[in-house]
Amino acid sequence: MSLYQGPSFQLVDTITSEELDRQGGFQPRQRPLLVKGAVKKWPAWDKWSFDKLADLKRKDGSEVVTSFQNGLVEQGVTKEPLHLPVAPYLRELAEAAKKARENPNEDVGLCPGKVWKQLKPGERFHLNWDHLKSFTPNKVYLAQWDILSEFPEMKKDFDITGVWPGWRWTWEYVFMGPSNTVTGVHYDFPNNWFCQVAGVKEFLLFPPENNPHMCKSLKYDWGATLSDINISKLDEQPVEREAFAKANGLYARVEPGDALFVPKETWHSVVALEPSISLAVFGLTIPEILIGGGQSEFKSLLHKLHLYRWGNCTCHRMAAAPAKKAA
Ligand SMILES: O=C(O)CCC(=O)C(=O)O
Repeated sequence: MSLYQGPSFQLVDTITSEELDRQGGFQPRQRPLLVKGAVKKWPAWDKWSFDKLADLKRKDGSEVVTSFQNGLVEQGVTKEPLHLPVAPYLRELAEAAKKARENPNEDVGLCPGKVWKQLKPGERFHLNWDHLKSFTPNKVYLAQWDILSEFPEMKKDFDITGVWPGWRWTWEYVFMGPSNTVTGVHYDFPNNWFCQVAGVKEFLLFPPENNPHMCKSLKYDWGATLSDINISKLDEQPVEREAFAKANGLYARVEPGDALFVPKETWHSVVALEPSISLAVFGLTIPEILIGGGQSEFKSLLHKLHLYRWGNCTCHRMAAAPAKKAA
């Protein structure tokens, strides 16, 4: 049993979808918000199952093949992605999800279900970091799949304007994987509605006031700022784990049917407790496109020209990242 307590956490602000509607809908905010049951009202709730998604075929009838993440990408060396057919992977997940439903386990997790149920809003607690030592994360993870540019008609399955009124440019990534996938600590430059269709995920969130403790990394990613903190390897990181322990985080247990608002520049890390289907919807208003979007595209151009953080990124197969901190 580890003596490392790590950061302290509080439960994320939580509201039911019905209560949010009674309050007149979502208002712009800078703190995360978990909306229970938002996704249950959308067509995706019935249409997006592992089995049904496994039946997807390209317009010409051919099977869908895409890139899968091969291990953690946010920290350490990014391995080359694997190009695999989606259908057999999803059929395996359908089987695993069925087993998980038949044998629910409230004893596992960074915050096991039976502990989480006893927590009160505002109460401070610590997580069980030993949980991450009990498995090897992300053997193969269908993460950041740009599914809706391949199947644009499926966009209608998520009534995102129901929780996010007003015009914005949006893009979506799907995350489908078995239990025990880990997405490493990072933040994204746009706001994000993270929609959970199947499975339970543990979401650790650190608002920007935690920046001094989050060990910003030099590794380049198009939309994200990465951290050197590898939550699966804290024992090997004496400097990072000490800094991380000073952070004050928010904990969201994201269950099937929930939508979590993740504000821009909020550090987060995600661990799946069960086989999961999630869709992250990122959005930028016109002023946000002009400020953040322009900056991000400029960095991307410099990166492609080998002038910005070349040799240390999530997008190209590379050597080990230098262990230096960002200024
Ligand atoms: O679900 C995951 O594994 C990661 C999701 C995430 O990092 C995001 O939506 O920004």
